[in-house]
This record gives sequence, structure tokens and C-alpha cells, in this order.
Amino acid sequence: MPYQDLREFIAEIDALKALRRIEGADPHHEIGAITEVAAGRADCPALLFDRIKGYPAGYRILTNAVTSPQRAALALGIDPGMRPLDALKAWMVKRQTLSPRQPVEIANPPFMKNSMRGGDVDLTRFPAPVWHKQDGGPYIGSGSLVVMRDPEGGWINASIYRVQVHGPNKVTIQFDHGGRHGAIIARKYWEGGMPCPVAVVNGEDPALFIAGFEYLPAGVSEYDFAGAIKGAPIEIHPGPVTGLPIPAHAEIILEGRLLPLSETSLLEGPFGEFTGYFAADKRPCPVMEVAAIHHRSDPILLGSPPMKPPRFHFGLPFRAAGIWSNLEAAGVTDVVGVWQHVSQLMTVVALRQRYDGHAKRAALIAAAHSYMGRIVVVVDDDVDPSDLADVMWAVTTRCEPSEQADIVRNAWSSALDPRIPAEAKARGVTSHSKLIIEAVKPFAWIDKFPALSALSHQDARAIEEKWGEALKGSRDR
Ligand SMILES: Cc1cc2nc3c(=O)[nH]c(=O)nc-3n(C[C@H](O)[C@H](O)[C@H](O)COP(=O)(O)O)c2cc1C
Ligand SMILES: [Mn+2]
Repeated sequence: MPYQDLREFIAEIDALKALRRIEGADPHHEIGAITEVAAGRADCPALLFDRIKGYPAGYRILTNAVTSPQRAALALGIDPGMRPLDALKAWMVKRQTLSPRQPVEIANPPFMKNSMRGGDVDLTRFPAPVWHKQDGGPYIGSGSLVVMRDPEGGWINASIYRVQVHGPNKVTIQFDHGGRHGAIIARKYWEGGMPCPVAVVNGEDPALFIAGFEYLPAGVSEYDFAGAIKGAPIEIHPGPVTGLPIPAHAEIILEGRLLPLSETSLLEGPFGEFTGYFAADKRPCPVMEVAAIHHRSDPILLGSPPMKPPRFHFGLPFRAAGIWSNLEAAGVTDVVGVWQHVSQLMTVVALRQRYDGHAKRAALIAAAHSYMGRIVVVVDDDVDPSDLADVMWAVTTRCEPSEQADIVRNAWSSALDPRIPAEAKARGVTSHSKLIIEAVKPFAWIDKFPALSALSHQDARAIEEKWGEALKGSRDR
């Protein structure tokens, strides 16, 4: 695997000319704003902020790390030159055959170069941005790992939950719902009358960042999954305060205890969400007392603020790869692609129809696994699911709404859903309905459907290869 840590990954994206260096930006919603504008540009560059206003030179923040298809592929060890749908398929296949790699311990980890303990702990020394203007405070963790050990099984969970700074030695950790592995583990300690030992790992490498987003089964460590992505074990070292395994080459480590929610809480948020809204209000949230901070010299924070779609944390729709696998595992044949648009709010499945009901079977499975997604579309195999214009062409020419649209009620969403009324949320409602659109030729008369006038994707590619240079023209002429 090419990169060992975030620094080596930065060097790789710099070599691809995908990195911009920005000096003098204000962490008070300017870094977030620059990140959002950059993410909206076609080239979507990664940004390395240095000489951040109010902080020493060398204290840096990296954003938009893996927001392009190219950089997402690079992080996964997949050829970054592939077309996005081919890259996602390569990931889907790789993901199914990964063999977990347990971390290995090393001595003298770089993160122990600088340490503060007890009364010396001071989080304000690190540039934690206020990412969006109306955020409730600065967030050191927008793409950071929260590490805990399950007290029963002993396995390590390391997932991404946002971390707000509330003072020199106090942060909150936000679990979206009680089913998060971190929430389940913390509750086990609390029910045993103990605070939960916890570490927040900032500036982890992108394999860990991706692993921290995956839906893995309880009992499976994200560390083992990240090692599998890299094809080499993650190097760790036990944190001196908690004994928790810490990625040795990560940048800034907080160690401490997560206090029982019934005894201590702070109001967390609001925090701009990936839907493009503030749909969840301030909420009481468990507090972490930070007992120690360790960091590399000139540390780099990996920041990943949620932004209005289509901007998203990852340039390839990883959850679509999961749904693609789910379809295969359920025995649905002939799926040629799965994609998600509008961040993860719309899922598209492309398949070659073999029998009546095939498309709906796929749609129902995809709908079941589409977190917060109100729209699920199935298209034929001549439509590119990653191309929204192609998908909408199929919707407008192959779907008769009175026959090929269905609504599934009380389906999976979240408290972050902006369209669930506040009164309903107050009653605990976090579900919504999903629209299934079969934008496919009706199977009963599939052979009689009007013939295509357009070039097939294959023919268009052949023309590109033969005539593309001529079409590009030359600036010198
Ligand atoms: C950048 C980013 C930020 C996230 N923030 C949160 C968060 O604040 N709270 C949360 O519960 N999940 C958050 N998630 C989603 C979880 O990381 C994800 O669902 C993960 O699979 C949960 O892991 P677990 O199954 O070990 O609980 C975030 C994901 C990403 C990529
Ligand atoms: Mn987990």
C-alpha cells in the first residue's frame, strides 16, 4: 500500500496536482466556507490550510481529502484513473473479499512526540474550526475517529462521531442514535457504574477515515477493516492514560473518559448537516473529560465538514457499494451498477431485466438500505446510474407514474431529516416514506419498446477514442 499516514497521502495527492495550499484563513467559519466553495468546483481540490489565523505556523488542517472520485479511489488502493462507476465496482468486489488485518504494536509512536497531561491540557491550542456560521461552537472532530473498547468482547470500535470543543479539557461526542456501536459500548460502562475510557483520534489516514464510516457488524474492529484496505496492518501504540490502541502515525490524540449521560451532559450543536440544513436542534450530549493530549509536531487535523449536496465526504458513493453487495448477497442477478446522488439521498440501481418483477425486487432491497433516501430509481443496463442526466432521461421516457411508482411508508430516515416536522420528531419519529421509480422498459413488452436513436455508451466511447483528439482541438491554432 502506498501511503502509511495522512502526511504520505497528502504527498500523493500533491503529486496528482489535486492539492491547494491556503494561508491566513480564519478558523471562524472562513475555513469551512473556503472548503465548501472548493468542493463545489468541478476540480474539487483538496485543501491544506497553514498559518491559520490565531495559531502557530505548522498547525494545519486538511479538508476535501477524498471528495473526488480520483482521491477516493487512491485512498482505497484502486487505480485512480478508472471511470467512477468502474472504480466503485472494483471497490465493491474488493470489499467482499477483504481479509481483516489485526493491528500491530510499535514502539516510539510519532503521536507521543508532544504530550500534555492534567492541568496542562489545553484544547484551545489547536485550530478547531467553527465550520458553518451558525454552528453551536468549534468542532475538532468533523472526520475524527472515536475509539472505545467493548467491555464484554474486548474488541475495539473506531468510528466517526462528531466532537465539539466546550473548553480547554471538555468535548462532547455525538451519537446520532442509540444503535451506534460507540453509544452501545458507552452504555455498558455506565450501567456498570463506570465512565467509559475513550480516545479521539484526529488526523488519521484515509483508510481509517473510510473504515470509520462503514457499517461493520458489532464485534468487528474498524482497525482490522482499515488494515485490510491497505493490505498491511495498522500500526498502533497503547495510549498511556486509557491503554486504548492508538494509530501510531495519527496526528492529534485526546485521551480521557466519557461521563455517564445521566450525570453530566452539555448541549451539543447545532452543526450544519450533510443535507444542507440545521434540522436537529441543540441536544444534551455525553461529555468527555480530556485527561491528556498527545500530538505530532506541526500536527495536521483531518477536517470533513458536512456541506450542501452534491458535496460529500467521499468522492465515490461508498454506501452504494454496500447496497450493490446486499443485492448480490440476496441473489438478485444482473445488477450492472449502483450509485447514489444528492450525497446519499437518492439511490439508483441499473440492471439487465431478466424477468417480470426483477426491477421491483432490486428496488425494494435498495430502498430498505437507503439511509435517509426518499427516492430510489431502477434503470435498465443501457443507462449509466452515475450520470444524473442519463438517469433523468430514463425517468422521463420509461416510467409511467400511474404504473411504475410506489411509495413505501415508515421507512428508515433520521432525526437529521429536514422534512420530518418538528412536532413529529418530538414524538420520536425518525422515519419517512420512500418513492420507488421504475424507470425501466416495462418487462411485458420490453422487445417492442422504441429503439434507441442515441449512440450506445460503448459506441460513444469508441468514437471518443478515435476522434476525441480532433474534437478537443488545440489552443495554439
Ligand atoms: C464525516 C462524517 C461524520 C459523521 N458524523 C457522525 C456523528 O456525528 N454521529 C454519528 O452517529 N454518526 C456520524 N457519522 C456516521 C458514522 O460514522 C457511521 O454511520 C458509522 O458506520 C458508525 O459506526 P458504528 O457502526 O461503529 O457505530 C459520520 C460519518 C462521517 C463520514
Ligand atoms: Mn463499529
